[in-house]
Amino acid sequence: MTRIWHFDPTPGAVNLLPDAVLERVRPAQRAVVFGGAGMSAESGIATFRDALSGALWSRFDAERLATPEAFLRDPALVWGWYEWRRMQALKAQPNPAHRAVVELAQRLPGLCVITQNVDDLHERAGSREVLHLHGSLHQARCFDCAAAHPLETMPDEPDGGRRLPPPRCAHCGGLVRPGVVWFGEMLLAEVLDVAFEASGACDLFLSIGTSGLVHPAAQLPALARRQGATLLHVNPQKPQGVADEDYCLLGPAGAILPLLLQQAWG
Ligand code: BJW
Ligand code: ZN
Repeated sequence: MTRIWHFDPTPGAVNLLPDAVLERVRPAQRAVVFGGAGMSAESGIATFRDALSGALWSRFDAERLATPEAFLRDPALVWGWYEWRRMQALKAQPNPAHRAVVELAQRLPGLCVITQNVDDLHERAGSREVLHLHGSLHQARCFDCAAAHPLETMPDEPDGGRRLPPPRCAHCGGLVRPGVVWFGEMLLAEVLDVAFEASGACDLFLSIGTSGLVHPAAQLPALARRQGATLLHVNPQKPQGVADEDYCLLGPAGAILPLLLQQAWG
């Protein structure tokens, strides 16, 4: 049976992590942190599958905007959504979960940080060499010729966002698109290969704040488990793909990761 532990948010509550978890974390030689939108949730960035209530896009399903077909059908709608999200990301600050990952890398040298997120909050917290499986909000390129297109920092967007026609490529005049990986697109092979290699070779795999729904990213935890790694999930809700031998720490990453550091090494 999956080993499940609940974080108690009551002020003054004593939250002691299971010894079995601490005993598996301390000696790890090759650890992987694999994060999703929940990692940035406490920085105020909506998770991918949250409803964007009140915003222009609240009536759209995010999964239906994150496709090349949606962009070609209505470029201003999709570009406006991404510019609004880029603004949210620029205004956000790293939270205790991002900072804990930096500290974890000091305790566990060789830690490999893999994220599905398109913000840069890990880097701004101080993590280096983060593998961005799904690209970045902060890099745009031409839809047609793939030339990089520099993005300006823009003034604040109105709260609800707006439609915005994408810029044109300086080289070929094509539409500029966000530098993210949409559904139906291939992930960058050089990023994916390193992520698979690290996951297949790790002894500890921390899966943090991801619903585990999107492939091929969702295959990484199973690969690590098959190769004998201990799996630790940190999430307020039990995510997809949890196996009997895994550990689930249920609660916010910004509270649980600092506890893990404190109790494993404090
Ligand atoms: C907290 C918290 C707190 C809240 N603390 N936690 C095999 C099987 C089935 C389907 C496929 C398959 N292989 C490929 C597919 C198709 C598709 C896919 O996976 N579809 C599924 C939806 C079924 N995959 C693809 O198309 C991929 N390409 C590909 O495989 O190419 C080859 C190919 C091509 C054509 C045909 C077949 C194969 C590309 C996937 C790219 C995904 N890109 C996106 C958008 C990026 C840009 C953007 O952001 O707009 O990436 S989709 C979206 O989901 C985004 C995210 O990175 C990704 C993962 O989401 P995540 O991070 O898990 O977020 P949420 O919101 O789902 O969950 C948040 C979690 O946080 C929750 O669990 C909360 O509880 C938790 N949480 N607060 C900790 N405080
Ligand atoms: Zn071009």
